[in-house]
Amino acid sequence: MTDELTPETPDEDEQPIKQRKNGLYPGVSDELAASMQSGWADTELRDLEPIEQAPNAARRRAALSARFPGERLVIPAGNLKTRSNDTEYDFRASTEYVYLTGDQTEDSVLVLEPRTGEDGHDATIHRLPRSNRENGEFWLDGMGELWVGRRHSLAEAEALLGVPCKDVRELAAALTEATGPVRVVRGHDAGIEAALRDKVTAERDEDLRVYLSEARVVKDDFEVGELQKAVDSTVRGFEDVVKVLDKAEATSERYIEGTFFLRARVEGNDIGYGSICAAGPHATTLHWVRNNGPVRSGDLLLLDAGVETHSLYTADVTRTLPINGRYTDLQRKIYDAVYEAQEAGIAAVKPGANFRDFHDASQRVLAEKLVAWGLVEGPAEKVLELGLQRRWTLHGTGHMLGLDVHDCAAARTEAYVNGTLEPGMVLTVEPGLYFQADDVTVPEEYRGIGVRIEDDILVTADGNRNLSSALPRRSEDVEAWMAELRG
Ligand SMILES: [Mn+2]
Repeated sequence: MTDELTPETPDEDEQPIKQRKNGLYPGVSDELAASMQSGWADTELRDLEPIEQAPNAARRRAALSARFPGERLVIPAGNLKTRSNDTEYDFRASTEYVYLTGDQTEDSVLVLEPRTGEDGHDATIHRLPRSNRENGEFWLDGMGELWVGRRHSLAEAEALLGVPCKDVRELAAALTEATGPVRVVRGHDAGIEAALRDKVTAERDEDLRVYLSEARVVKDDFEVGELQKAVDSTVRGFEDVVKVLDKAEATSERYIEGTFFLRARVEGNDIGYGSICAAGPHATTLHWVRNNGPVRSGDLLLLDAGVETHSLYTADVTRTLPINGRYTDLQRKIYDAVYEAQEAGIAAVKPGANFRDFHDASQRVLAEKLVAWGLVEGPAEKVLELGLQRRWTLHGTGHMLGLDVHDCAAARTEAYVNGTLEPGMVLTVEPGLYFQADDVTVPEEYRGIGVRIEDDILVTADGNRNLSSALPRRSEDVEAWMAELRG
């Protein structure tokens, strides 16, 4: 990357543009300043069509408005976070803002303003306008468009999003002045929260966050379509990985991580979460994202990865693959048990079922296997009652999926974990068995083996649909698929 135009007195140039005096910039001649102010074409985009999800976002805002009548609601997209010095982490807009606008622009804030004397709210998106070319902001400010790229004008953003837009730089002062009840989604924009500090309470703000989590539990058709796209790209990413396993063996798990990331960045926005590329005993570490270990023939590779689409919906898929293309007898025994548990779990996903049912169905199968293998004393009923299988099953069998990989995480227990499945919900079913390398309670040959199989399941009117069924799951199908891809 390049550095900013080097001024003769770099220290003074660090000052924000607004602190500079009347067009006199250190190290910049008046002639250059005058030159940079003019000679630019009008690039305003006209006749823009609204983005595809604009009507969905409008429906979501209407539902939010009905839930909090008479209150000002503030939903920030968030700001850039410094990585070091003058470089920032990749920006990812807040899920709440994306859900309610379809937009992903940093520093933006959606405000629902209660109408006076009538029901409902007026929505406004406060955002950075195009850079001013008269006052030097365009080229002398690090956030100027010359440095960070062209932004949409407020008029363009209005046309795309179907919401009136204003300059966000005036919002904090306006919120400080405003009266009446207000709630803000916390954790995304410290400046906006500071402006509201004396007007909000943690409890009331939490109600807003919980509502926005629960509103996302059932997906609309646009969201289901995006999740399918995310899964389809993820399937291609898994195929990419299988094709380069020999290169990973020659290097490390990083080759797998990089290969999947390439697919995610080319077809989508990003990966939806840090890819878990866990070879050998690393598969027993649930969130193994260091991905710096060796990839060895004869071991298993647990790959848990998902592409996030341009609209920010993510897949969450896991396969556990034999690195050399063939499971050993013991690996197959454990893999097939997890597959059987997953089948039982998927069969329990249907409208009207309790959310916990698929977890219970998978756990029962795994407990029975552990008893049958002599790893824990039966009967399975007692093992389940005491939760003894959890030494090796470790985690819940699934979660909601959407804009966040662990979607709807702020939902109340009664609306999620103790709730009932409905058509339009999308969740993962992902049982696993993990024998830690230092677990001396199991025979030595089990130690260091971890298996998880994870699919993304849509609840339909009459049962479910496996969005990730394009990736094989049965052990012999996995082997055949790998053989075909590796030629
Ligand atoms: Mn998952």
